[in-house]
Amino acid sequence: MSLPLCFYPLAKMGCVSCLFLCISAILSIVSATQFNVTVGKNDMLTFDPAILTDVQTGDVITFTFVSNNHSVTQSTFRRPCHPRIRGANSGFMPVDPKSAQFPEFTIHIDNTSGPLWFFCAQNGHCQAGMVFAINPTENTSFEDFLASAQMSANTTRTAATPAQTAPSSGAVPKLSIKGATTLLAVFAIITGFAS
Ligand SMILES: [Cu+2]
Repeated sequence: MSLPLCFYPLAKMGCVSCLFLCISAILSIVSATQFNVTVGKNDMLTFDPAILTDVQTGDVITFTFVSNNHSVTQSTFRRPCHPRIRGANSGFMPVDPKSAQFPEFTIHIDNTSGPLWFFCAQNGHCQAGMVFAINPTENTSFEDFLASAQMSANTTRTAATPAQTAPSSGAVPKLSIKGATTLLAVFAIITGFAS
């Protein structure tokens, strides 16, 4: 924690209004809330809690991954199961069942001008309802976000896969693409020799 800038002139001049400003500035830093979210509790495909409200700029959210191999990946309200470009992304967090230690991922909230949306990028988990929201509103509600995620099960599942960087969900399509590329390359060499 760094002290607010007001602290330094205060230390020299000691004015009363400076003092109050400084105290309130320090309090605003100290009062940053720490939220904890458990990912995969009881082997379920859930974020617990799935919704955080009244999250303020400066707050911190720590995700603890307790089972399976999940991620917390930022998306958008319109496309719940697609990673947002330059969004927050934990990547996949595999949990060793033999270990007592759980992997954690922390997000520092620096913008609460609108709701923030997240999902688990593991294949099918988003469509199974593994989504998470910060400060949802009446117009962009968690219920609508969840319904939209569940509806994307049959339509965007394959489209979502190439955009995901983690290996487990993209492994099959990526392999098949690689296989096709290799075949094409071999074919090109063979025709090169033949002509
Ligand atoms: Cu998951």
